[in-house]
Amino acid sequence: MYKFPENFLWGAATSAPQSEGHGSKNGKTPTTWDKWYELSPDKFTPNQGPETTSNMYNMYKDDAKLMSDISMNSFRTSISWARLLPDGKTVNEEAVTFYRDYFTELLKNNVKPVINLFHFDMPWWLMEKGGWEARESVDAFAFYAKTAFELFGDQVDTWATFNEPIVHVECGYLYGYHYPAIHDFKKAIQVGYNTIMAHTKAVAAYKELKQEGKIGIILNVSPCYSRGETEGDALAAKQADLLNTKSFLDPVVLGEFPVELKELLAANDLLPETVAGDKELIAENKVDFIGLNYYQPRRVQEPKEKLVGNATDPSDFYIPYIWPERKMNEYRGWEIYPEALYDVAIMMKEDYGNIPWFVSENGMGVAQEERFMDESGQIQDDYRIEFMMDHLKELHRGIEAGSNCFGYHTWTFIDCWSWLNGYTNRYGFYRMELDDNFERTLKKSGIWFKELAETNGFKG
Ligand code: BGP
Repeated sequence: MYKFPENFLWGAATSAPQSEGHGSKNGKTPTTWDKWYELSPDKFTPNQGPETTSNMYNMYKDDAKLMSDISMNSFRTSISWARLLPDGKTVNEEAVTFYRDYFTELLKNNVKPVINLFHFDMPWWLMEKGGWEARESVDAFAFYAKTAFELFGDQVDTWATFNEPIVHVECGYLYGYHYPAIHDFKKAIQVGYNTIMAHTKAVAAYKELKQEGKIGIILNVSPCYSRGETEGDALAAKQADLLNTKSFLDPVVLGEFPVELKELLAANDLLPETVAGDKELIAENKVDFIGLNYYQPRRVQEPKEKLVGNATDPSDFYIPYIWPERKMNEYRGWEIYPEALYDVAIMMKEDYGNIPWFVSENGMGVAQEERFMDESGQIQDDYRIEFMMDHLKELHRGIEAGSNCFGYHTWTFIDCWSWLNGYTNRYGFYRMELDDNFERTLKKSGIWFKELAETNGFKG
């Protein structure tokens, strides 16, 4: 029997843009996703834009009940910045009513709301001013965060500032997957830096309000393993870790950037512009907890050609390595490697002062799940149960070794819209039909999860 600590959080995560729907209604202004779909629909799965998603805007009451039906004790979603503050300044009262009622329903169903403020959904009005490239975005975000704390702080005691902030950095400014889809390493670093400052000022605003709650951030973690044949491979892994993991974890948990990261950026003329006082603010506003989204490891090797001093892309430091023994989730193209979760747990214990943390996303997206529907209409997603079990065993091993993990959230509760893949890959405990009723049906994994949550563990 694998038993987990008392009061362990068992739940699932989603985001406002991927679940609410009503993308252009009820006072909400467009985000980069709404606009990008309007301007370049060819970048998306055909006819699958961000307008309706899972329709939780209308169905949250029933959905809160569905959460309680599978004994979820917690649920992460985000607030939509463009819904709450359509012009960045004026509160949309309809949004306040919606979120207050949504959170009330969760609480009534004994589901703790874990509320995040930014999940890739940059308001268009701010993008037009440069988005995270512009320093102005830092104060705009801090104002939004403070507004949200004031409006919902009596209902929500666990806040996150950002979800996977490195994703909007790399996908928007290096790899072309998110708007504005440009390639500029220097801008990418500036965007990352401004994001950290926005996070820091939001944490400062929260602490100033002296509400009785905790604030953290959700980071994606892909532990880095090198091919390991040469010294260059080891260096590649180290630099990949500095750029992708320590760049965010160190300032938010330890209160400063790693010296080696600053040296690496300086040597390549990539240091961002800063403002006097930033360093002190970062040092004074560490987080209370960390959420870590874990899907896949990062395997790297040294690049074939070394560009000394004028890197224009992370691939000048490291390139992917394909481990011959890897096991893949072919639908998503991600390696499945549960052992990394143990390594993550130990990293948090040893390198980050054993700060409280939780697995804030872990999951398996599978295409055409209707293939696995039995006669009663239930999806027999045994592969998902196996995936969770394998990861939970490794997490358990990390907790036994002393890591301070307080919960496990899957991606996701109800099948939802994906930025890059529309509704192709399904992740939910509940299947969602793409019809006018958005019908939800429990999958086998939801039943397994219910027992897991109720017994606070499982038999291996
Ligand atoms: C995480 C994001 C989620 C979600 C998930 C699944 O990185 O935080 O928003 O989308 O990945 O990924 P995908 O939708 O690309 O399959």
